Amino acid sequence: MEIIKTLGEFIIDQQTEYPDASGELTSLFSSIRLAAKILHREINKAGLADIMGSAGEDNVQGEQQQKLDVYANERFKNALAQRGVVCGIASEEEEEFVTFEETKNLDGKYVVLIDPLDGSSNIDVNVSVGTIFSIYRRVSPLGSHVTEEDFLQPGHKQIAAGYVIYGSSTMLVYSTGNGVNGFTYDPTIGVFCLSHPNLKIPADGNIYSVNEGNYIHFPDGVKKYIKYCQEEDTTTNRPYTSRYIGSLVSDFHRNLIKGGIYLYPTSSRYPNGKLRLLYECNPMAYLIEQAGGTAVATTGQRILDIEPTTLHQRCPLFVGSPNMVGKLEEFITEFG
Ligand code: P6P
Repeated sequence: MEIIKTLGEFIIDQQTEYPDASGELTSLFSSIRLAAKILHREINKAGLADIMGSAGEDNVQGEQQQKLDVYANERFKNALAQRGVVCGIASEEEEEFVTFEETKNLDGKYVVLIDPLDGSSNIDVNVSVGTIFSIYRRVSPLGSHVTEEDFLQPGHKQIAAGYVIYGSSTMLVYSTGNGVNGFTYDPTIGVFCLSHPNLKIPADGNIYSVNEGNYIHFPDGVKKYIKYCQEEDTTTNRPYTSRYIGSLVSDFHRNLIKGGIYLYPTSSRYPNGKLRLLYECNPMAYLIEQAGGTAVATTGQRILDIEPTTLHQRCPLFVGSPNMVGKLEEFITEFG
């Protein structure tokens, strides 16, 4: 008989390992789980409901908001505000951080940074999308007003991070600092089941993920690495395979399981890189390090060590199998 361990059971088992765990993080995760289930439902009928297409407004990035972006942001915001353990959030869809003071969450111990629906431009073409979240303990005193400093913490201070991928199946993958575990949603019984325990990324891989349409604008070291990936050398399993979905969560998840490297370098359009440090790069960097991988913004610049200055700041991201990221760093060191 197959043993099914649900996300809820897993979290409780993890909590019993920490006697001082107060259950607040458990409560926080249950709100993320709830919002993920609701989003699973809406995304899987998006083609049918009238919530397809853009909402017409632009978000802080100047990107046209898909209606599901707006919906996802509201769902996660409401779910996170309900439990009293989160005092505020910062979201890709919100210009400023949002406090939950009106729901008496002043004593909430945590702040959450979130990209509620990353890759949402893929929804209209039925390509998988994701939610990315990052959790910190607040630095301001309990009971006081939330401050921007609560959100501008370096990634190594995260206490948990994860993503939900709404793909051929819906999965929740997260870490609280003791490895990475993946849970697949079974909509017939409405639970996330442990399907990928203790995920580890292969030290090497043969998949590279980058938008090569920007190639001419990449730094020379990145260009040289891409050519390295394309060279014929059977001793190092090259040429590698190019796989780019255009949805960070999807590209990251595939590379986590199969091995590989995802690159979003600087370019003329994005001189600081496109991805946002606080709610895209930091959570993915936390996860990949927990899975034995590496995440850098450039040679020797660990993503998790970057001191944030603004909520929506961008940074380059090179993340994946440690040997592949290391090889890229060699090219950046030599060629810039
Ligand atoms: P480009 C989606 O907009 C996103 O933030 C990531 O999910 C994805 O990896 C990247 O941008 C795609 O960007 O410039 O290649 O379309």
